[in-house]
Amino acid sequence: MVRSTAFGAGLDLADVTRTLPAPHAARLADALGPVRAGGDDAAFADDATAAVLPHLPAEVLHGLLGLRDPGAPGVLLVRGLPVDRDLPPTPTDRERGDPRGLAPVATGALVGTTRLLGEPYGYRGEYHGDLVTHVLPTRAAADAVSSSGARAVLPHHSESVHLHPHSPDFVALLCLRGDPTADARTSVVAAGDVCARLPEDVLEVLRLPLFHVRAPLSFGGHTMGSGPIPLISGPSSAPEVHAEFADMRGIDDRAQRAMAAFEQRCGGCATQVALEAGDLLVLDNRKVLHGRSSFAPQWRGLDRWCLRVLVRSGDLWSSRVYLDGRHRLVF
Ligand SMILES: O=C(O)CCC(=O)C(=O)O
Ligand SMILES: [Fe+2]
Repeated sequence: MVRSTAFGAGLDLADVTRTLPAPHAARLADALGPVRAGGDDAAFADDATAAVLPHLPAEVLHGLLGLRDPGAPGVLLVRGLPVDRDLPPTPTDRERGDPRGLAPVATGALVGTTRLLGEPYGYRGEYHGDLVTHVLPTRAAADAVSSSGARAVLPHHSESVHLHPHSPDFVALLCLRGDPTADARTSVVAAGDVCARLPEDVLEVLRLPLFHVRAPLSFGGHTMGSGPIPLISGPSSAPEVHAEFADMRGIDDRAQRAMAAFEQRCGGCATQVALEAGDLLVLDNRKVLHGRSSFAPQWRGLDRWCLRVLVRSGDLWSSRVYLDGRHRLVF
């Protein structure tokens, strides 16, 4: 199994991996027990955070806090988080049930841990605005280019970039069950590594607002789209990326060519990880793109299953006119 490959400018997955020791994981699972009963999203997020924080060792806390460093790579893999012992079979259809009911410990661990980065939230138009959403193959979408798909590659993308600047700052995936064939790999590309390999005239085009993005399938069809946005912004040594190769188009040939050059360079700069149960992958959505390889679901209840949360660093103040409750935006 490939845990990592060369990462352009030299980021090795081992450098951004922290492991939660088993005794900490056990204490964390115990502490999350009383949180299971529920409450609304806000109460759940607060309770999960209060339960989790006292049990995170300094190494893991440093890893999470390190993500705030503008110079940091924007990737953290925390291994060994607790996953519910009595995990049900991996669901296979769209209406898959509330993660808090199906995997209360893992859901609490995901929200409580990533809360250190800011505010978790959902979009009303994507998976009902749920705070924590499933990432698993469904029978209906198995061939789709979607996080609910499997047999098609999910190309590199920034999360919800069609909603820029109301996109998440961080995306976190907690794996409940790894792909039994280990074919499913999450791919991560640092925008800075890609920019370092592109000529300045291409970068100049990528910095112009020449790119439209359609809403991905997870928003229920291609209904909304972004205005024209740049694909990168900021200095090429520390660029912010807004890219989505399944649903993004340049408005003219020059923009299309520059986007194609960027996408082509991504291949050579990617790190891949086959997520396993208890792995938490936290990605800075401004610094890195992510995607997923194809894989073949078996539909026997043992297929790959992750939970996902989106986080805005700090809080949702800058999106306050779009708030629908404390943890949901109206898009
Ligand atoms: O399945 C993966 O590894 C990535 C899924 C993804 O891109 C997402 O859920 O946003
Ligand atoms: Fe994604």
